[in-house]
Amino acid sequence: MKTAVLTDSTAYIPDHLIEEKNIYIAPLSVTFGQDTYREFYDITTEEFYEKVKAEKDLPKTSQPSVSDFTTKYEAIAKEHDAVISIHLSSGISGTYQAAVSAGSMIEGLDVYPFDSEISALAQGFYVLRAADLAAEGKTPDEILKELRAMKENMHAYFMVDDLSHLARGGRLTGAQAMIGSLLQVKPLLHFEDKQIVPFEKIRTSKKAFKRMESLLKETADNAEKVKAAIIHAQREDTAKKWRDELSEKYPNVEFEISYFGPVIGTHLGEGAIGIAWYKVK
Ligand code: MYR
Repeated sequence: MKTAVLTDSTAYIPDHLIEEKNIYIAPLSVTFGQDTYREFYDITTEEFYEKVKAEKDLPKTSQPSVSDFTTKYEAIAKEHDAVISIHLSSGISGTYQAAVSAGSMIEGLDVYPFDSEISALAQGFYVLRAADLAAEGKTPDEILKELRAMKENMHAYFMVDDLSHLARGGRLTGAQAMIGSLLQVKPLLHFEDKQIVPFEKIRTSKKAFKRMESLLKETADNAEKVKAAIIHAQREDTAKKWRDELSEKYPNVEFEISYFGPVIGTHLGEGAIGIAWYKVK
């Protein structure tokens, strides 16, 4: 059985790994006024953040349609028997549901949708692992079993510079009433039951970095090997400096630097930064 791995563009997997590991990508899109750009194909992350500054219209995002998925699956079916289709949290986007619908209609390909319940490179970690397992010849059931086990060990926390982006896009669950009070602080955010919720109210960004570090430490102190990603929206220098500090303190943690691209950047705004990690062993 030959199994492919498909994800959506919000996993922000580095291009060289997409190629090396034969990962298929279904793009989400951003729209400024009348102009729609497919992430990964039509607009770079740099171009996106420049455009946000230049345009009067704030961008909107959209998921791939069911027929976008059908087209991708048909192409995959030419050379594969099955596909693991890994997507951003179904609590913040209809992408996973579109994959499920397309998967139930397609013939000649077994589609295994997987709701990552998260996004960005944390989602990407599942994708990279699934691609390695598929290359080793593991069956879809074996791959899914491992992905579910990974979920038990996945953590992600992030903060934004300006909560109004998340509030405007309606992706900050149950917090509408709290927005006023949250605006005074730097809330640390995370995913709970597939949705974004405030984790803790923190007064300063310095304290938020420290708190994220203490959460990482809890895992690092009890693990042999941890994989982590520092994920940022146009804060590369801060991300690298933080990575260097953390790498020195936690030698058993392997760090990547990643980014919030156009779609996730629309909802978080420039200046957002976070960290995701999971215990490998
Ligand atoms: C759509 O239009 O379907 C896409 C909606 C995307 C919402 C993104 C909300 C922010 C996600 C933050 C992820 C942080 C992961 C560490």
